[in-house]
Amino acid sequence: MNKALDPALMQAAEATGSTVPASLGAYWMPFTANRQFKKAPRLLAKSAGMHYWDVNGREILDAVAGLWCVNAGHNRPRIVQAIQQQAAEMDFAPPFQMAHPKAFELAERVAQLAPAGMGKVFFTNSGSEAVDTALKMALAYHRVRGQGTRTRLLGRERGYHGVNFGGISVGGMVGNRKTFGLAVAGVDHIRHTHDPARNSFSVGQPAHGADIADDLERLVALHDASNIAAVIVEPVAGSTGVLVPPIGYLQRLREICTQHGILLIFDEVITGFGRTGAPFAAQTFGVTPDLITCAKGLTNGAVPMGAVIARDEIHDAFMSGPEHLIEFSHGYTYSAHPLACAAGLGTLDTYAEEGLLTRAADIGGYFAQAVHSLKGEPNVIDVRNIGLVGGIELAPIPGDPAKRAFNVFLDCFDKGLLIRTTGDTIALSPPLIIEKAHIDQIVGTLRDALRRAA
Ligand code: PXG
Ligand code: PLP
Repeated sequence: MNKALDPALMQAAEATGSTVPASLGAYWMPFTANRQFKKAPRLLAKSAGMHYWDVNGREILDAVAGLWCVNAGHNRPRIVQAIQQQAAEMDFAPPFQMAHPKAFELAERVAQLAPAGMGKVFFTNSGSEAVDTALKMALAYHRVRGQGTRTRLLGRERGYHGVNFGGISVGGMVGNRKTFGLAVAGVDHIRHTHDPARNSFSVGQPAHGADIADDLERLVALHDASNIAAVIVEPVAGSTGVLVPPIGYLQRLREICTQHGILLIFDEVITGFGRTGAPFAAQTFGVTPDLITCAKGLTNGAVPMGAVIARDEIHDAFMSGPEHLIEFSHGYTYSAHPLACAAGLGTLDTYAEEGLLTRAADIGGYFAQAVHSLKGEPNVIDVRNIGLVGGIELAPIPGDPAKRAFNVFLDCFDKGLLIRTTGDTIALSPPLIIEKAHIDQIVGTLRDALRRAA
C-alpha cells in the first residue's frame, strides 16, 4: 500500500485492519465526482437485507435499493444459490444460433408478469442496451412492414434512457447529452410533465397535466406521422428527480400513438419489477405500451441483465422471409448469459414467494405519509411519490446548484443512511422488503440532515 497515494484510504484501513485497495488511482469511476470521492472514499464491503456495511464495518440503511435495483433486498438466499450453482455448472453458452434452457424459462416467466399480449422477451446486459435494442426494434419493425419511412425517434425532455448513443439521443437530461456531439440524427422531444406551480406536494399522481401529452400532436404535425417510428418515455421519470405522470397523461399518449401508428415504448428500467405496486408501471397506470425496456430488478442487481418485452404482433412481423435467415440482426455476446438467467430465475422466485411485486401498493400509503411529512422542513419545495419511490426537491443554494442535496447525501451517509441525489432532488427507492420501522428511520435521518443543511 502506498501511503502517499491514498491517505484517506490508509486511515480507514489502519482504523479497522480491513482489506482495501492499495491505490484508488486507476479506477475512473462512472457518474462520480472522482476527485472528491478519492479524497474521502465511501467503500462498501458487505450487504444483507436492508443494509450495507462499509469497509469499517459501519451499518448503512439502504434507502435506494443499491441504485434502484435490489428490489428483493440484499443477498437473498435463492438468488445466491442460483448464481453459485450456475457458476459451477456452465459458465457461458453462445447466444447466437445456440441457447441454454434457462434463457427460455426466464423469458416465459418475464412474459407472464408483463401486460397481456406482451409475450416476447429479448435479453440485453443493461438498461442502456435494452433502450438501444428497443429503438432498433421499432425502426426494423416498421421497415419489415413496408413503412420504412418511419425513421424518426421521439423522446421527452428530462427523460433518462441510459448512456448509449441511442439512449442519450432520445434522452432529455442536458448534462448527459451536451458534451457528446450529435449522436443519433432525426430525434425530437416532447415536453416534460413537471409543473410545480399546479402540482407541488401532490400525493401520488398529480391532478394537472394530462393535456401535456397533446404536445405529441405538435411533433406529428411538424414531422408527419409517416416519418415517426416510436416515442419513448419513462412512465415515472426516475433519474431526473422522480416525476410522476399526471392523471390521464399516459392514457392520452397511448391514444395519440395508436391513432398515428407510432410505437409507444415504456422505459421501465426503474419502474419494472414492483417499484410502483404492480409488476410493471404499465399495469399500475393501466396503459399497455408496444415495447417495455427493463433491467435492474430483473436480476435484483445481482448479475447485470436487461430485457425488451415486445407485443407479440411486433415479434411476429419479423417472422417472415426464408426460415434459415436471421430475422433481427441484433444481439450481444452476453445476451441471456447463464449466470444472469440463473439470477433472474432466483429473483422472480423470491418476488413470487414473498409477494414483493405488489408490496409497494400495500406499504406505499405509509411511505407516502412519511415522505410528505417532510413538507415544511427547511428548503423543501416539493415532495413527490408513487409506490415505493419518493422525490424530495430542495431549493438550490443560490449560484451553487446540486450542492445542497449533495451535502445532505454526505451527511446522511455519515449517519448510516444511503440515499441518492440528482440535481437538488433527493430520490428514495428502498428495497420492497422494507418495514415501517425502516421508513421511520429513513425519514427521521433525512429530517435531521435537512435541518442541519439549512
Ligand atoms: N432507462 C432508465 C429509465 C433508467 O433509469 C437506464 C435506462 C439505463 O440502465 P443501465 O443499466 O444502463 O444503467 C436507467 C438507469 C440515478 C440513476 O441516479 C438511474 C439509473 C442509472 C444510474 C443512476 O437515478 N437508471
Ligand atoms: N467489439 C468487437 C471487436 C467485437 O468483436 C464485439 C463482439 O464480438 C463487440 C465489440 C461487441 O461486444 P458485445 O457483444 O459484448 O456487446
